[in-house]
Amino acid sequence: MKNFTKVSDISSVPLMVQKALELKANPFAFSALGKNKTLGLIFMNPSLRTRLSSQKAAMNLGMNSMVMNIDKEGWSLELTDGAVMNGTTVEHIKDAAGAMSLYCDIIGIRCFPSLVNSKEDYSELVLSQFIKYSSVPIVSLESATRHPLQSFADMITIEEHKLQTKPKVVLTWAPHVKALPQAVANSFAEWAIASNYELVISHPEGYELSEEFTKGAQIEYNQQRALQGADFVYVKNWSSFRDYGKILTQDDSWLLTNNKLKVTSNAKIMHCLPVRRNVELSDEVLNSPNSLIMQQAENRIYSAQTMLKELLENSSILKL
Ligand code: SN0
Repeated sequence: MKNFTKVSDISSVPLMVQKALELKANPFAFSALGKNKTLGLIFMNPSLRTRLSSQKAAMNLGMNSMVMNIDKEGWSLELTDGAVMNGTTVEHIKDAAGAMSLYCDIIGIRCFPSLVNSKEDYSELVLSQFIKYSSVPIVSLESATRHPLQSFADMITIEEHKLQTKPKVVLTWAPHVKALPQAVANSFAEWAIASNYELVISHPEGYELSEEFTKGAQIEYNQQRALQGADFVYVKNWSSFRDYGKILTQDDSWLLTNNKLKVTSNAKIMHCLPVRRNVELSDEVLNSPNSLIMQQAENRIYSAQTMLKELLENSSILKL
C-alpha cells in the first residue's frame, strides 16, 4: 500500500514539482482518471485551504469527495490496542478506519499534535493507526509532525519564482499568541533540504526543531544575519520542541518588517496561512508585491492533485 505522509515517500521532489507544474498548465487533462473513485477527507482539526484545495483537486480529476469532521461529528475514537472501552471513547480506530476504507479509494486525514507529550506526538499514533487499519492509501493533511501537501505546494511556488538553481531560503520563527505545532516548520525544512536549497533556520534559543528534520540546514539565532542575501523568507511560528509545546517568548522584535528585509536579495515572502496579521507577520509585508501567500494557497490545489493522480495511477515515484 502506498501512503503519502512525508517527503521520503517520494523518490524525487524535483520530478514531482515538474509534474505539478504540468498539471497546473492543464488541470483537466486527467478528468477521467478519478471516475467512480472516492476521496474521503477526515478532519480532527479545523481547515480552510486543505479541505477546499483537496476537494478541488479531486474534482479536477473527476473524483468524488466526502468530508467528515470526525472530532465534532464522529464517535470519540479509541487509539490504544486492547483497550477496555468502558470510558469516554466509543469506537476503536481499527473499526472506524476499516469501515471508512470500504467507502473510499483514498483517505486524507488531518490530526494535530496534543503538544503535551513529545514522544507520543512524534510517534504519530493517529496517523500510523489509520495506516495500519486502512485498506486504502492514506494521505496526510497535516499530522502531528508534518504538513507534506503544504510543503509540496511551497516547493512548487519556489520553483515558479526562483531566479537561481540553488536559492537561499530562510525559515524564520515569528511570535504568536498561541502554542502552535512544529509540523509546518519541520516539513518545510525537510522538503527544502530534499530540494537541495540552501536553508537557514532562524529562531530564538530554545526553539530548535527536532534534528530529524533539519539535518543539512544552518541554524542562525540572529535573524538579521540570517536574512542577509535571502531569496525566499518563509515565516512561521512554532512552539518549543525542547520545552515541549511551550511558548518561551513572544518577543515582537522577531516580527518581520519591510525595513528588516532590506538586507535580503529582494526576497519573496511566504507563509502557509492562516496568519495572525500584525502578530506573526505585518500587514506591510503581507500586502507587499513580494508576498507569495496567495500563490502558495493556489498551489495547494496542484500539490493535492498531483499526489492524488500519482496514487490513482499507483505510480512508481511513490515508494511503498
Ligand atoms: C496550524 C499550524 O500547524 O500552525 C495550521 C497551519 C496550516 N495553524 C494553526 O493552528 C493556527 C491557529 C491560530 O490560532 O492562529
